Amino acid sequence: MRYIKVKHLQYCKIILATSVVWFLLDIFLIMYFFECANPTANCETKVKQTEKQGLLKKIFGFGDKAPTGPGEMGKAVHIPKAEEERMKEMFKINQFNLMASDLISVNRSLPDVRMEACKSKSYENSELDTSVIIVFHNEAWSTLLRTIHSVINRSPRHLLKEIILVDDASEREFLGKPLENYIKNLSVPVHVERMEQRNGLVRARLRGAKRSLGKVLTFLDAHCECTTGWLEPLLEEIRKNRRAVVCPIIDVISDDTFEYITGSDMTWGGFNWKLNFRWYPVSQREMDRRGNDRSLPLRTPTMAGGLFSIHRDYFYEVGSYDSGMDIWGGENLEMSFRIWQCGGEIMIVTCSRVGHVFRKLSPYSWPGGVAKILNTNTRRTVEVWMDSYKEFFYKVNPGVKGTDFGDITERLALREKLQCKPFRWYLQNIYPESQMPLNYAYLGEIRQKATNLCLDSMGRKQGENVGAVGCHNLGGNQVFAFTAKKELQTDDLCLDVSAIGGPVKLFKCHGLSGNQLWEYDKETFALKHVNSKQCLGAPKTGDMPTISTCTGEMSQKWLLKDFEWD
Ligand code: LR7
Ligand code: MN
Repeated sequence: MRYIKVKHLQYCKIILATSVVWFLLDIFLIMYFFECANPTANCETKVKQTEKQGLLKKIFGFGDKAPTGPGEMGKAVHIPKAEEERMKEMFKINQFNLMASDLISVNRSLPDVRMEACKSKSYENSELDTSVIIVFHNEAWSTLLRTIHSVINRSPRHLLKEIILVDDASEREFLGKPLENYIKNLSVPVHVERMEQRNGLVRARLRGAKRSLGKVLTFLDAHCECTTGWLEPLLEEIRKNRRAVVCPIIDVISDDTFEYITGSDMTWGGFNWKLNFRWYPVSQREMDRRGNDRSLPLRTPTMAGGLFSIHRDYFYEVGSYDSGMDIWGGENLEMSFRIWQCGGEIMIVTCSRVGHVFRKLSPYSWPGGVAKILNTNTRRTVEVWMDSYKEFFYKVNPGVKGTDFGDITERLALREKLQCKPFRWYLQNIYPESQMPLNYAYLGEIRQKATNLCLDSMGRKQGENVGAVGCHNLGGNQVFAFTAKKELQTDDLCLDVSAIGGPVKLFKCHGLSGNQLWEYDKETFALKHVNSKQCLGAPKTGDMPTISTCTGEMSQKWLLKDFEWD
């Protein structure tokens, strides 16, 4: 009995001792990580990156995958209630949870999020190396450094030529000398270029490209995290086709908790009637082309713009960027149209995955005003690449027409020199699923003949009722197309009725006629819903158009001026 007790006590001591050691080790690691997230501390000189990797390997048995510490393995970081006020204040600085980001190691571990089929692929891409170009304006220390470290930690050394940072006239102390000191000690050459004044991301990227030495250029936003195996499959596609412009799947790093959330491989890039980049489901056509193998690269009509690789020589051959574009926006669609129309291809390489902090608001200033900048950039794209479809765009966005877009002669000359194909070819061959109708009998407002009431999508979403309010002549939500398929379409939504006398709803256009099939009678001004044989009418009050028995009364008369089949 006594023997057992002594033995028991010994066990307790051993357990206690190991717990203490583990506890101290934990504290050491956590303190170490905290310090690395702090701009003034130079953790790289204290413990060299490689030593640290070795240390972690010894302790935990795997490379950089430390299982403890805030945010490790891509986990969410939750800020305690007591700190909430300070957290909210800090959020405003970058429009993401800076407090959470600062708590996470700049070397944090992430899960291998690739689909199984990707893990066994091998690549021959030793002949291409890449310069990674990261432009930033007032980026946070922890997100910028985590981007850099994730590139270094997860890229085969021989494929990574260098990292080039381009500071677009940031106003933060720590992005000056402290950043320069920090990057001196990294295991990969990292350079900083400084723009003399605020230019925007296009000219900053052009500056980075100019001084790069890699055969491939890889652009990343300044708040990304690359995961295992992200680079090899990108370079592989460029090796196979030097005109391939390749993007990873862009996973989501939560702006709130910094949790790493995997995105879908069934999503590709498109655009709406305002020419904003948008994500949409990959078409069945593209799934078929790949024989339903989701691990094969997918051809995407447009790219988001921030994360992609391109052969350096091809980048210049195909017109790099339109340096007339300011600050932010427009360059992603400009490049997408240009690449496709001029003989290249854009792909999302589904075996490559990089996280990006998606924000709801823009954190920085827009010198000259947001509208002016966005309209200028968009008009430059429209005027150079969209041919007669620019009329479509201006009908939907008449307000944009007043913005001066500068000189585009050089860009038009480029298009001529490269013998690029028309926009219509792009819509027909690359993006037939686009909501920009190839042919239509009418485009404009749908006005009730006797009143000043116009159909209006009210900016509502799929499944909601269409509205009718006073005509405003400003395009936007009051522009409808009567398409060649006889749909009444506004952006990617079509007028849809599923019950006799029922409300008129907005549904994704399916192109299969059914409840979305309409007819217009130019003589009687009636808009007839074919399936129900009922006519569109708007109540005298309220804003809810419905269908009812066709009577020819005034409320069922709609003006579609210049309605004409081609
Ligand atoms: O004046 C500026 N100067 C800069 O250097 C404004 C921005 N920047 C930097 C900025 O610090 C950041 O590193 O440029 C980069 C992109 O700016 P963000 O992060 O504010 O842009 P975003 O992520 O909201 O926007 C997307 O669309 C942009 C259109 O111009 C760019 O193409 C971004 O690179 C692009 N980001 C992505 O594609 C990531 C996925 C987002 C989506 C969809
Ligand atoms: Mn971004």
